[in-house]
Amino acid sequence: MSERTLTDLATAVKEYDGENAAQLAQQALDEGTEPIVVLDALTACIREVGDAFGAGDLFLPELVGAADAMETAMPIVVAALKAAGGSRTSAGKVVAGTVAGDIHNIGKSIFCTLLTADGFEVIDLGIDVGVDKFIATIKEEEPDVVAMSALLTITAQEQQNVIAALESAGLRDDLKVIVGGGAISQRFAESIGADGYSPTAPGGVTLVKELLA
Ligand code: B12
Repeated sequence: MSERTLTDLATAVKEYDGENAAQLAQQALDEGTEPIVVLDALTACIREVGDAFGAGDLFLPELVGAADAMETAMPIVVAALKAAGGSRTSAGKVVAGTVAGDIHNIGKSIFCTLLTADGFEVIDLGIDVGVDKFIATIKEEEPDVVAMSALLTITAQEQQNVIAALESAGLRDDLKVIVGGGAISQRFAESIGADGYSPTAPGGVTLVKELLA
């Protein structure tokens, strides 16, 4: 495995060069780097960019450019993670999405990718998912777990709205609800009646396994 390729990958993301980032992600995999290590390199990079943005050293278009470059490389890493997971029988079904008003995709996608790699059937509803969409999909798919992500303080409350709608629809007792994302804490998760919270995507996978054990 080549550290140099991972460094070049991070540089490509920071230079908003999605095409190069995708090529370098593939190159890292071809060199034998574990898919999870490539994913970690991408995650560390977007966090670094986010910190620079938070400190006022970068502007929003630069953040958007880096996030776009990361998302261009992600499908290659996702495919490798899925391939590493093989074709096991489903460990359970999970419906996941980022809540209404929130377009942050990266953390939720990583969580879904790791679940898929671990043998779960995952229905990823994407971003800006309204209460009605969650409820309709849960009725149709009958998942074991619904997982919600929120990165904005103002959208965190949407998770409670989904839980309330599940209760009104008589669906709450039949499934586990877990929450995550930068705007969420253990205390908040407990206050809205979620069954579990994890600050990280790998921790979320462990949580799902524990809840379904
Ligand atoms: C990238 C980014 C964006 C990108 C998103 C691109 C995309 N395709 O996702 C863009 C540029 C579009 C964006 C827009 C905005 N953003 Co923004 N963004 C970020 C940034 C820098 C990184 C987020 C990220 O992807 N992190 C990397 C991933 C891997 O981390 P993560 O999402 O937290 O996920 C991890 C865990 O939380 C967990 N997890 C996540 N979801 C789930 C779900 C479950 C079930 C589980 C178990 C775990 C889990 O697993 C992941 C890995 O272990 C953060 C700052 C930061 N440091 O987090 C700001 C941040 C979240 N954004 C912020 C803001 C304010 C905005 C904007 C309003 C614009 C602005 N003024 O900056 C808009 C909002 C648009 C909207 N309506 O949603 C604020 C939120 C503040 C707040 N508390 O409300 C932050 C914190 C920046 C800041 N310091 O101000 N953003």
